[in-house]
Amino acid sequence: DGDETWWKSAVVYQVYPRSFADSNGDGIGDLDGITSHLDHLVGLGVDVLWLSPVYPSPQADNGYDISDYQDVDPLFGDLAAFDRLLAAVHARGMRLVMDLVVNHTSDRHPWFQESRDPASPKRSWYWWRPPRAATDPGDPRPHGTEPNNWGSFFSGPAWTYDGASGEYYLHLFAPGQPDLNWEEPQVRQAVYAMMRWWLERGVDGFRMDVVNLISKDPALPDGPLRGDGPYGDGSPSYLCGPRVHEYLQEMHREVFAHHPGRLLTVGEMPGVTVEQARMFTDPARAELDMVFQFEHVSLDHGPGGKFDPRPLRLTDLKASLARWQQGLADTGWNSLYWNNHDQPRIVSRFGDDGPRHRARSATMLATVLHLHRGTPYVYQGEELGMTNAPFASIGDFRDIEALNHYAQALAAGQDPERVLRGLRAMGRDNARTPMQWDAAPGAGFTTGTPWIPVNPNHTTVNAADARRDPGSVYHHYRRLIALRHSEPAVVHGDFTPLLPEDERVYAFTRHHRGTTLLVLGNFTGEPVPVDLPPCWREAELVLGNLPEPGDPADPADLADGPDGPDGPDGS
Ligand code: TEU
Ligand code: CA
Repeated sequence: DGDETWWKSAVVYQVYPRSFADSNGDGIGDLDGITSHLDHLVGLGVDVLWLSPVYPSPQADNGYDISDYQDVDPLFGDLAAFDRLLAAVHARGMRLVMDLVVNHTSDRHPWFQESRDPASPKRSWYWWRPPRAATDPGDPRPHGTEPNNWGSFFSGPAWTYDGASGEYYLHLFAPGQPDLNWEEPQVRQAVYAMMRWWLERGVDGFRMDVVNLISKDPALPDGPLRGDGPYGDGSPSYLCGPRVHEYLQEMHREVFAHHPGRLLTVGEMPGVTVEQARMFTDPARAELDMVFQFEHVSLDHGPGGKFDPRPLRLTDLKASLARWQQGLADTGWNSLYWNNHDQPRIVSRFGDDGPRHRARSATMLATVLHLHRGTPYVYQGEELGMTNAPFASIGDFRDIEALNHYAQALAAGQDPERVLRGLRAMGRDNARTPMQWDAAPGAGFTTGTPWIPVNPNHTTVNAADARRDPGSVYHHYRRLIALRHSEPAVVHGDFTPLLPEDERVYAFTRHHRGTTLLVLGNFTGEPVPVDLPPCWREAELVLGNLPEPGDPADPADLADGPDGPDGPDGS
């Protein structure tokens, strides 16, 4: 591989600006805050910073509702502050990837405001439809005259009525996030022009929000009813819809092709299959470099959906990730992630965040993820082993998804305590509590009142302490990233799953030229014997998270757990 695929050996660090670092004491993270903490990223050794949205926005969904694609929200700073951040990133040899949210805009975007007038040339830029006659008196939907029966991702119908024209508009997410109509060529050209503008400003690529939803079947047919709720599932009409590959190939021609070998492009794709992902990331098709798939972060969703979680079965996790490894082995490329701003914290979710096991569990999970084949993504605070937050009541939550779900579930007669349990385990706010820089009252995030409370465990889980402790989660992440940069087998090695039936140990090998790496992760709180073929007895330990033999360590610690990778050459 030449420079063309530099992102195969890169590690990406995601910053959620609202929660990263507040420079002016208003309780909200901002661009100058990020710029002043870049050496944290340098210390970790990451190559790319992915910046969640900082564009002007009413903040109905924390910036994933954009009202101006070519500016910065005053909450976060201004374009000059953005340029300073970009220059500082580049000066440290890193790249910056923007979040691109073009399945929908904010309802405050001038495009949408214009489109509310049926005579406007922008009417066709969104999905406007007349009410449907309420033929079925038994229809349980609020009005029963929505153009179809789709529910939105954030509870309630996917349609909102606009009295100005007497029509409904489509929004797969909140009413403040109307879906753009990509069938309209002018929409596509406007998006491409905006993307070129950012690339000319110097950014190095895009993380593309729900980009496999941009093509819809224009017939917008009713979907099959979901569970026992009133809404239909529209996803057959918009998940990897009829023209999605055509649109991404057009985007590649119009935008990416002008910057060969420079960019990283990653499409966020709920519900994407391995077969679809292979097409999206096949270099010969010229679409995207990689996608974020959702299979492994759905394995603990229960029959009632994400807020009805069930315990993870390790064998399911191994089978799922192995299928993605094998499916994209020869064509395409994987992204690797446990966390982002939409997912609960991994050490609380698939690991053990209790005081005895938290650090070992977090480093074990990191090891397993980072030594798969693909490009790893680290979400802010993951490198500290940050945990889910102790939300006491619904008043502690901020996220529109959580608040809407709570209201809808209570209206449907569910037990409030049960609903809260689901939100505590799976709510997105778990990822959005402030970055824990130090043990000060505002966790070093802010001198003011944070927009969402800091996790009380910041007194012990924080960057300042972690940097001083060579055995910390932070230093383990640093060593994993360094290993990716120095050991070609981590980047290029093929993948062989081991022990697929074992519910306790995650095991695989990576092989490249003369080197084989063995990766072992103990997902339990006890020592687990593993029967290794004799050839591994002489293996060199490349990286581990247990005290090495001979280390002056508490023998009780040895029983704690998770193993790191071994690496022999040949076998
Ligand atoms: O998320 C898309 C998505 O499908 C889910 O992860 C979503 O966050 C939700 O949890 C469904 O239950 C992207 C962004 O990452 C997310 O923050 C936005 O809210 C969403 O798109 C809309 O822009
Ligand atoms: Ca601020």
